[in-house]
Amino acid sequence: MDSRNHTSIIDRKSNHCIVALFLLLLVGGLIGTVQAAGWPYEDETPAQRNARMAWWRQARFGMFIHWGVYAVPAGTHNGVKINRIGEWIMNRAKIPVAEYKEYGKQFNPVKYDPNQWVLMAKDAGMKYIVITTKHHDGFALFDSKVTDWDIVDATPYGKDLLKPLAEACRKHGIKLGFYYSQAQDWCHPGGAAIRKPAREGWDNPDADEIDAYTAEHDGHWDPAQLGDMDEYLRTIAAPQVREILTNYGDIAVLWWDTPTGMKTNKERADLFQPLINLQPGLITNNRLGGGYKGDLNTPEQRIPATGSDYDWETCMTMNDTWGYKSYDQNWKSTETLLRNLVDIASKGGNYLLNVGPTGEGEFPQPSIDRLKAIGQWMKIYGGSIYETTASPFARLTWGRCTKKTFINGATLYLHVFDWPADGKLLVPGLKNEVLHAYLMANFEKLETRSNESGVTVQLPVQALDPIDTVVVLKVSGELDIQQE
Ligand code: JFZ
Repeated sequence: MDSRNHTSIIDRKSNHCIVALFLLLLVGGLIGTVQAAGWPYEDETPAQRNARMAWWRQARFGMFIHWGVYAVPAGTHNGVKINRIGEWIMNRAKIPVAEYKEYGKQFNPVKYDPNQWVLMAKDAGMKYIVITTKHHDGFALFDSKVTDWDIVDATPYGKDLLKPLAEACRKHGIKLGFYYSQAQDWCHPGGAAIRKPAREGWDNPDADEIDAYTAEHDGHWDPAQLGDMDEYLRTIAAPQVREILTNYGDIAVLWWDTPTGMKTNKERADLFQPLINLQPGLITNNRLGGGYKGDLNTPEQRIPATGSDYDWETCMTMNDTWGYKSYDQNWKSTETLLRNLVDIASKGGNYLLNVGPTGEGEFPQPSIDRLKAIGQWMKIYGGSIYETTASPFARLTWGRCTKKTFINGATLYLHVFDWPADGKLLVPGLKNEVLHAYLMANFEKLETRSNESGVTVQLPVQALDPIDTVVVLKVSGELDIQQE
């Protein structure tokens, strides 16, 4: 065999090896991108989880924004008010898809000013914003390539609402999160629908007929909603989650909601899990379905009696609705909202406080007023909320406590809601030596006395803040509290 032939055989063999190697790499790469199903953070170590959750735990306070086409009817359909939450108007009034889309033609938020929105959140002391990118009505606040039922194609406004918000968040150092209703979608065929009795939500003349239909059709009230759910998840929901996690820069939170038809269906949930890798460190909640717990529990409109070992975030409205209702004037007081924040922080949780903007793109004035008032308190006392951890006391009759612990001591923030008439504030069971005690707002030094009941702090006659005056105790050594 001449050397030429010999060489060509070697060439051929080495070519085959190169091709085989290339194919091996290609397949390996594909497997890598496809990423085995399951939650990407299932096996992270406690240290990895703590590092990923750190900013969120330190933040303690965020803004929820529920905004969409439902802000146009604003709780009234055909002149009749709906019961309950405004963003559910399509379901509550059993509005047919075509009729509901007429509201889309009136959605023209010309007063939308995302920079102002972000500044109002920041000035209130909020560190992150979670906005509805698509709620149960299936309307996308962003320019989606997989549907025309979105802000660009279905409204006179015609511009992506998320892009300028993402830019404003980046500009002002606020983390951005997206809410996405992954299963319920009352406008795209195959989207799920939680069944609500027709008469419960609206004075529906055809209630009995509608109830019979929704019973037969898994909660749906319009034939236009019927379709294959798996097809819907594959062609609308999963592609849209990819869009919102790809097109808007850094996204810190993905807030799933109502896993209807997928609570125990791991296969359906696994359609979404690989998408989480599109945003490094992405934090998600416990509402995807498929038995996945996500990163945090999400008590809604309530504050748990005690904290828990797993991260949690109470989401809450300022009045009684998430989406704007023109006539819901049942606003919680600033005192209630602030004390909720303190109560939640004292239990080691986060507070996601909601604003429901109008159809024109404005925050309701009562929301603006409350955000401003909260911000005034946070400017002075924010250090008693941010980066704190849960109270070491089982219960305090006069208020709450948050804390920061260090190697050789701790800082206790005593949130005094009820100012003692005699000026004597008992910190029950505290055994540590108090190095310093002072009013957080003006650093006025305070006298303390230790006794068998704990530590008594001598307060001035007047509280500095009628809602919550914070007293700071710097104590030495590891916290030593004798529980009652
Ligand atoms: C869901 C949404 O339906 C609602 O519109 C809003 O977005 C809220 C933050 O989340 O509300 C729920 C979700 C779950 C329950 C009740 C309301 N639940 O499990 O009883």
